[in-house]
Amino acid sequence: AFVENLLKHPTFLNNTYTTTFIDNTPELFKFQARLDRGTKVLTYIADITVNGHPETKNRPLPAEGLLKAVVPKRQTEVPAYGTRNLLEEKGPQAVADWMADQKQLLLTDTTMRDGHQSLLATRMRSIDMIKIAPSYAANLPQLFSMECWGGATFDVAYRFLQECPWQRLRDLRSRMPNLMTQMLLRASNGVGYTNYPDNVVQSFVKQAAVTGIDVFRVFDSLNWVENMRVAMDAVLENNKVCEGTICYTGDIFDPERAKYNLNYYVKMGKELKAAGAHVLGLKDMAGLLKPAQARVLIKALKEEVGLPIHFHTHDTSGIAGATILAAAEAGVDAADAAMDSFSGSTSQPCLGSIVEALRHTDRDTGIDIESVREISDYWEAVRGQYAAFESGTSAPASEVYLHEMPGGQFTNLKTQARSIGLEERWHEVAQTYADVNQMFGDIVKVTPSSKVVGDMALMMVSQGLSRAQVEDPDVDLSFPESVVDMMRGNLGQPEGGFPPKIIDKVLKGEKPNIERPGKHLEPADLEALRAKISDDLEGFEVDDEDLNGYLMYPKVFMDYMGRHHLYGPVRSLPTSAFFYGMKPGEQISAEIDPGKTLEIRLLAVGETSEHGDVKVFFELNGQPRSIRVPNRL
Ligand code: BTN
Ligand code: 3PY
Ligand code: ZN
Repeated sequence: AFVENLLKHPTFLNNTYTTTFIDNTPELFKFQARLDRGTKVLTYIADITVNGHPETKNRPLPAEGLLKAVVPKRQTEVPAYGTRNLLEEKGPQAVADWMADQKQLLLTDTTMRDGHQSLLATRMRSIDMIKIAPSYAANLPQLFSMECWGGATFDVAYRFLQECPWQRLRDLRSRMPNLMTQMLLRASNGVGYTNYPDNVVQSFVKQAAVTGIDVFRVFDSLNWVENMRVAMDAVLENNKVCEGTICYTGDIFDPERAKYNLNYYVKMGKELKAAGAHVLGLKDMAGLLKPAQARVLIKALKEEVGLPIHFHTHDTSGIAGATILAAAEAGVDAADAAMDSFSGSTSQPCLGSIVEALRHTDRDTGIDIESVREISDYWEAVRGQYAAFESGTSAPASEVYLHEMPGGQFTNLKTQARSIGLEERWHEVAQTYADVNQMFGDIVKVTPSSKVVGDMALMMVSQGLSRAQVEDPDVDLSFPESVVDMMRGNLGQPEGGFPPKIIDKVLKGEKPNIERPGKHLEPADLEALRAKISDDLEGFEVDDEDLNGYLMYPKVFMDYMGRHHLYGPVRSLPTSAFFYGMKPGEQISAEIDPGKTLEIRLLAVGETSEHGDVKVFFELNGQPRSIRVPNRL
């Protein structure tokens, strides 16, 4: 009866239940807290089986007869010496020096972070990554690093996947002991969308280092080095590899975009080196760097900055592979690529094809192509399970040079546009996005500044506003909150500042802060917050990982904890069961702790009773169990 009460509770039905709900209805939660984890997981499966998962409703289903994801056999028991071993033995500077000495092009695999962030709205679950991690360690020890954390993955794990991002990292770390893990860190914006107090950024970096990150790619969404120092210093302090990163925008050959000329990037590269970067990241988040420009830019950065360079791009245009080859010719030290079946389009270029293209050249990667193919086959089958999150973008598009949207934003904004009825007007959204960029003074667009530009563009298209109208001091407008925030200076300052005209219009006379945002933020009282969260969670012991999750996303974290009370360790469910529930006769295993496995068989789904609930019959480790859930359809 408890589960019924809970699931019928209006706040829960609304999907708006939060800790307030827990506070107001403690008896329900106390009851559920007493249930064993097996029952909680069965409750989840029963609910999804009867009602479906809110995230896959009305979305394409995985194809019938989907191939099984086969984990490639490991070629060695003990993984060969890799970059992680070097880092552990000799420290981050030695890694950078080694990098610069290598003849081969070093490769980072992005499948577990940017690959699915850009293709599947970041929805890949930990279990699908953890299974393949040992194969990477054994069969691809030559990889420079595994990008597997940060960016949007942190928030999506808690918010949509009902799993702990820290546990994902711990699990990956332990299964790839020889490979460096890599994360994307938005400098003072952490893995969020806003500027955090300095001590929050420091605490987060420390925790990421402790839990298992080796390489921190640190960037600022306006390319403001001043606002990157706190994060970079924290990485250095934790003795990890600091990849100080330039975000690339515009076109160094285009006289109309003179602000972002060669000189601009060289100057920034020098600033990052002075700030202590071991490696210079070149992050082309939208995939705008063209082959000829890459030759010039990489050569200049190599000569004038002198740090090893790690290049990241997206294949939205379809020619990013050519850019990587040009960059390799010009001497780039490392490049990012996604495993074949997670490559192309808004994701990274194809890893296997880069390996092949460079074979027998002096930049030969030395990577075993057969292992790449086997791992890619695994990912192909995994990808099939996430059909609900495919964007449907299949062809390359030169339009990216017009709008300059980051790969991770493109499909997201398209989905947002669809949800407010603007799907038919997508090209208008793209053009407006470009107009907003000009109106804001031609800025770098990458999370979170890209979200601000996207918010403004959607507002303009949906309200039929032109750039001239928005800029007209006589037209009264209310701007999206994110635009107000950015014009106040809360994301920092772009090159040359925001145009005074738009600041005045947005802030209606209020004066912006042009100093580093973190300078004016009170430090968070970490221990007081820990005590408060623990209190709100009825004495739950809040460890450092939990605390740092809360610091980034207070509400998202608390909602996650509330659902965790109800559903338990659902991260251990196979992806099909998690998103679609089970079919009568189907059997699955879920390892909820190392060595503790639930064998779950769904026997039957009963009729809906007169009270509107459904009894679902299971066998759990051989014992019959039935669970009642409301039919909410
Ligand atoms: C979320 O999207 O908020 C996280 C997914 C969990 C939502 C649960 S799944 C079972 C039940 N059915 C719903 O429609 N919502 C909850
Ligand atoms: C992120 O910040 O998540 C990005 O991928 C930016 O490119
Ligand atoms: Zn990217």
